[in-house]
Amino acid sequence: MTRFLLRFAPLAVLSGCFMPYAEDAGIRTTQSEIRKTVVFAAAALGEVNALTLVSSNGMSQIVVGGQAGAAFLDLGYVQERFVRFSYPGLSSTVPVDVEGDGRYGFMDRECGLSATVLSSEAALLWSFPPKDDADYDRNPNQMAAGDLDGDGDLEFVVGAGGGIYAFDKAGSMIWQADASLVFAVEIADLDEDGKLEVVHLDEPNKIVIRDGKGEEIRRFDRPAGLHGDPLLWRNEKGGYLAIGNRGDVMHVLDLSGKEITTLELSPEHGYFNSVRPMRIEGRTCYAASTKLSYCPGIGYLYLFDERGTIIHEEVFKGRVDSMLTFPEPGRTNSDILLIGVETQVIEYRWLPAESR
Ligand SMILES: [Ca+2]
Ligand SMILES: [Ca+2]
Repeated sequence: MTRFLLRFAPLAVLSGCFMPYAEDAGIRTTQSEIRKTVVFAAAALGEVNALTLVSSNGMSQIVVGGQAGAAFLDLGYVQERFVRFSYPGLSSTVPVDVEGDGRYGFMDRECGLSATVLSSEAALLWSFPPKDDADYDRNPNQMAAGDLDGDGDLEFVVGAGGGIYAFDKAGSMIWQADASLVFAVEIADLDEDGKLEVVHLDEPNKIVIRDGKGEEIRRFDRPAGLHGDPLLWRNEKGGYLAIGNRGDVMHVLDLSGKEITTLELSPEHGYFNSVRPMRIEGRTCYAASTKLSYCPGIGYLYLFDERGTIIHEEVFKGRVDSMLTFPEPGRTNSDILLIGVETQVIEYRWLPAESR
């Protein structure tokens, strides 16, 4: 097991929430190669809660999701479409091509009030539990979408208290399986045989892999309390890893449950909120956001390399609740990082030597 330790100099301003935000926010550490740019701001969206890259007709778009709507941008951040939601909106606005026609609707991945699917025009298609269902102890936590049976139509899987549930695209339940408490669920072809698997957490301390019909394939132990965003991480060497945090420690496991890496954060900097791999001139680096549970308004961003060396450290007035990394157009060895903070999208890119 490789163990990276992140060491931070103690910063008094980070240890409490009583300092004015204006003094707290700012870049703590950076490098001259990093260029930070606010690339999009849309107050009409509400706070940015998800950033997703989608593709239709061979064209990529960045979807900026907020509680009040979503903006579709081209890779130059020019807005091509804007969809406004009616109240109460979504807590985690993730685009999904419900009808398979290239028009993206939306699902509430983090299931703020319920597992909700909206059409491309933001009309409610279905939700779970349905509004007239008094069985709110099912309490959905997270949902994912994929074509589980390979017939060309999407299915949705919802993790909840008491079980995991699969639905067709119209919201009819296909199968359900008992589980104690499912905080995270993802759909992926783990063994690359062309059929999708369902991966979810289960208490106590298990990661469970199921086939598309809900039958359990295997389960393995995970470190206690492990959760976070994302659960699955596409390993560029092939296959998938499971990733998650327990307090201020991030764990990376292979899908047999073997621990590959841990990353440890100074406890005074809070706990991991989300993590994304990011290539910088061919090196694998990591972008991580953290939050302090007792400081709901403050967010932290770290960029660090595989040795745990901090490349960039920044404090924001608002939480960093959404991150996206994707290959920089025209470059093969570096990714762009986008983060959502309040109603802004901020880009970080590594400038090649010839353009500095
Ligand atoms: Ca299907
Ligand atoms: Ca498979």
